Amino acid sequence: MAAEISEELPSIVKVTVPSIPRTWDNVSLLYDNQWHDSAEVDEEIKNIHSSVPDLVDIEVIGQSYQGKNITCLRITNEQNTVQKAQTLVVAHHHGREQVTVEMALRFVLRLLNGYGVDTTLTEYIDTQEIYVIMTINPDALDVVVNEGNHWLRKNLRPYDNDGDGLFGEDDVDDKNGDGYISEYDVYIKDYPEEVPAIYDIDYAYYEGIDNDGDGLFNEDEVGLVDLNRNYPTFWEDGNTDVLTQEYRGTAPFSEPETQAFRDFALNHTFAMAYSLHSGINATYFPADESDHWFEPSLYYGMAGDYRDILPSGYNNIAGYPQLSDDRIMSTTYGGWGEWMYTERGCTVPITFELYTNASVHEDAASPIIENNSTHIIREWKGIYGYFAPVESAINDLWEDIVGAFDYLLEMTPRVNFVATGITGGVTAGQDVDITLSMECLSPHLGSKDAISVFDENSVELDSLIAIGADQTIVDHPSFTLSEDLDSSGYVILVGCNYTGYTQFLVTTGGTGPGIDPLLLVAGIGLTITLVAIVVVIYMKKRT
Ligand SMILES: [Ca+2]
Ligand SMILES: [Ca+2]
Ligand SMILES: [Ca+2]
Ligand SMILES: [Ca+2]
Ligand SMILES: [Zn+2]
Repeated sequence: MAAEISEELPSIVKVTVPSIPRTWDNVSLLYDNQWHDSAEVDEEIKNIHSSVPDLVDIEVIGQSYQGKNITCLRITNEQNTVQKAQTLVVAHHHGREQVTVEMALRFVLRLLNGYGVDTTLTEYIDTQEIYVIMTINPDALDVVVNEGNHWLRKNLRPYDNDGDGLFGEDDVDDKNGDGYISEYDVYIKDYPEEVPAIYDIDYAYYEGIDNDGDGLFNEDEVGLVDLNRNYPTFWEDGNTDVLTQEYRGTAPFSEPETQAFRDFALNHTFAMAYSLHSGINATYFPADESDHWFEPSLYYGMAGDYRDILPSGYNNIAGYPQLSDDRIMSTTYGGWGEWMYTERGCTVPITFELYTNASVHEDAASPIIENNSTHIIREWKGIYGYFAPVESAINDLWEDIVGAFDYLLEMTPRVNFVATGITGGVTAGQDVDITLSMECLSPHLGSKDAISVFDENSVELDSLIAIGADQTIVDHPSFTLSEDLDSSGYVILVGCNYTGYTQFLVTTGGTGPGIDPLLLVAGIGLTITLVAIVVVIYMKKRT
């Protein structure tokens, strides 16, 4: 019996994957209101993963110098295995900025606890792959959290500062046992003023004892490479002095921690990303060697958004040359953001400096402990508060800045693709034209790359123009119907690496694009289809 003509026409339907039913209780931290060391971070990650396995995947992306795992969490609706728009939070390049680890942890909890409860957060997790690296410098985290050294910024590659054959044998020490390692700021008395201003420091040394009895104290501190100066972009202009806080290392990516990040980043495409720091309140956008923002108008618009989102006091126009009063030099030689922009195509890699307390470095906090004929010495105990709040204020800080994390997800360029028609050919080998509506859901970031249509073997069938931020356009990709065209259908993919991909089924036996996709999916076996998609995307990303 001949089928109805209308049932033999090809049709196209979007394969939709529903949100995952919420089956888990709110996840809380095992260690709340206290700093996590690297082992405790690992415990939290395990607990998070086992509590919500449907949304959380974990991947060890490498090891630190001392062999500790550097772990990345991926938060996404795992039932939709097609590559989605990707976004990133990487915390803690710098040891003493341990508050960034805490913010990354709370970001993950917010996502898991908001899923299925908060419509917006649920949409973000259904349409994005959100990657979070809690610490990229776990060795330094342990020194800072467990040894009371609130100064350590760099990684833990050993270095024999004084050439005696021993490594790190005389670090800074809390000599008087008050819980802080003081900095002694020395001012040489060649100023006309009686007491020099606090930032006119000539040099500094730290509290300590002569651990190895060689007559010198603190002559061989631990810590060597500033991981946020070890990336290749403008690395050649970086700091070559091993004893400074910003030593760039012997070569770009010389350090296992930055190598781990490099290898991870090479497998992903991020339109926007955060690297979390503390020590100032600012959202730094990347800049070229002349300190000019790479994307001035875009960044300027975003800086305005951050002014609205973040508490007052954040200098959100850091780096914008045209506003000289507020400008802070933002080009970082060998920095993460510049590499992400120039080498990885990340349009907006923001170095998010999320906490400082400058008041701890005012005069009152740094009393003069010596004032002789040639020198003044101030003792500054406040470094701990400068980079990190007291533990009891960690959650308050999170509440203050959570809007900036929601903003990251809001900006990530997802596109709602809808196919509303298919015309032209009716059998394999004939050409068809589909009517494709594309709605970019990000207010500031478009697809950047052209939107493409791929078949199951990642052969590009057609390429469209890129879609702009906040834009809805209709286009008409065309392609040749496959030999696989039948009532069970075959898959095509639409999207790009920035927006992620949406899969559509091309079938016969339908009555057009009005088919309920859930009915169709149920009829053909979603699992098999999705497995095929995973292979396609995986192969595509490896090229
Ligand atoms: Ca030594
Ligand atoms: Ca002390
Ligand atoms: Ca010594
Ligand atoms: Ca010492
Ligand atoms: Zn930092």
